[in-house]
Amino acid sequence: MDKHEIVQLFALEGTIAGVQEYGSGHINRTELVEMEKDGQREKYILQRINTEIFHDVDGLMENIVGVTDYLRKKIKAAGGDFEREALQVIPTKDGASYCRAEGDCYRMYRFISNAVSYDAVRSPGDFYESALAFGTFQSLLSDYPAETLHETIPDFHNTPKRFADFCEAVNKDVMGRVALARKEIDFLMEREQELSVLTDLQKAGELPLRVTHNDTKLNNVMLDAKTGKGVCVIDLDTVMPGLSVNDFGDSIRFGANTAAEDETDLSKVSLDLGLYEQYVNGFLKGCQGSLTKKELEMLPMGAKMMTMECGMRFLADYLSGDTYFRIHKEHHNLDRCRTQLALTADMERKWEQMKEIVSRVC
Ligand code: ADP
Ligand code: GN1
Ligand code: MG
Repeated sequence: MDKHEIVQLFALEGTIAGVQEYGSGHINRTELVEMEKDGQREKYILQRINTEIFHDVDGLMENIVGVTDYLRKKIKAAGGDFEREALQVIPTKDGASYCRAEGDCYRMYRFISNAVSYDAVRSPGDFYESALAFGTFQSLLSDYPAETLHETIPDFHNTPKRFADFCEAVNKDVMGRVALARKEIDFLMEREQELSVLTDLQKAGELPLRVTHNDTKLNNVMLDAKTGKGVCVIDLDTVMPGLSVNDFGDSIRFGANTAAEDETDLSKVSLDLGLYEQYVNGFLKGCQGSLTKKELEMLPMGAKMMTMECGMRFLADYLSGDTYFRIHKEHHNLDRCRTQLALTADMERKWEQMKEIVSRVC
C-alpha cells in the first residue's frame, strides 16, 4: 500500500495534494499530508507508529484519545483555543483511532497551524515558553484518572532497570563494540549508586507519581510561529504515571545543552545555566505551585538522571546493533551517548549552581 492509499483510509475531505516526510523524531515516521477541497488546502500529520517499540497500540491510542479529549474539554472550559492547544486525532473512515495496513499501524492528527517545533533553542524566551507549556500540561492533567492509563513502555524511566539492561548489552556484546566504548561504559558503571536515587524516593513515597509526559524534548512542544508562545504539547505516546522531576530533567538534558544531541565535538557540550534558570522559572510557573518540597529539591537530580539514563540508552542501543533509535550515520548512537555523558560531567561541575538556582526561584 502506498502512502496515498493509507491517507485514504482516514475520514478526510477533499483530494490529496501532497504527502511528504516531516519532522526529526527518533521513533515514529511522520508525514505531512495536504488535502485540497474547493481550492482550499488543509494540512494533517500522518504517523506510522513504531510497533517494534509500542506493542500495545490499542492501549497507546486509548491513552492519547483519552488525554486529548480531556485536555480539549479543560481548555475549552477555560476559554482557550482548544483546536490549537490540544492534539486532535482524526478517525479512520471506520471510526477507529488508527488503522492497520500490511502489518503497520498509522494514525492521523489535525495539523497545528502557524506553530513550529525547534530542534535547538533559538532564544531564552522560547525555552521559557516550552517550560511553561510542559508545566501547564502537567497541571492540566493533575486530576486525570491515572489508573486508566496504559503503561505504553513498561519501566520507561525506571533508571536502575535501564542500567540492568545496559549491563546485559555490555555482557552480550553482540556487535563486538564494547572495546570501542570502554570509557563510556566505565563512566556509567562508576555512577551506578546514583541511578536509583529517584526510584528509591518514589518507592519510599517521598516523590509522588503524577501523570507525566515522559519525553519532554524541545521538539515535542509547538510554539506559535509569530509570538513564540507555547501552543501545544505533542508526542503523547509516553504519557503515563511518572515523576515530575523527570519531565523537568529531560527538557534540560535536550534544551539546555549548548550543543546538539549528536555533536561530535565534545568541547561544545555544556549546561547553559542561563537556559536552565529560564526553564526552572517557566516550569514552576506552569506547575502552579503543585510540586512538593522534595520534588523541588530533586529537580537538579531529575536533570542529571535523565541525562545519564539517555546516555545509557543510546549506548545500550549502540552495543545491541542500533535497533531502537533511528540512526543516520555509523556510530550515531555512540556519538549521542558521548554528548550525554559530557553533559552529565558538566552538570557535576555546576551542581551547586544548579541547586542554588532552584532555591532562588522557589
Ligand atoms: P516522534 O515520536 O518521532 O518524535 P512526533 O509526534 O514528535 O514524533 O512528531 C515529529 C514532528 O512532527 C514534531 O517534532 C513536529 O514538528 C511535527 N508534528 C507532530 N505532530 C504535529 C501536529 N499535530 N501539527 C504540526 N506538527 C506536528
Ligand atoms: C526519543 O520520539 P522522540 O524522538 O521525541 C525517545 C526518548 C529519548 C529521545 C532522545 C519513546 O524521543 O525517550 O529521550 O528519543 N522516545 C522514546 O532524543 O523512546
Ligand atoms: Mg517527538
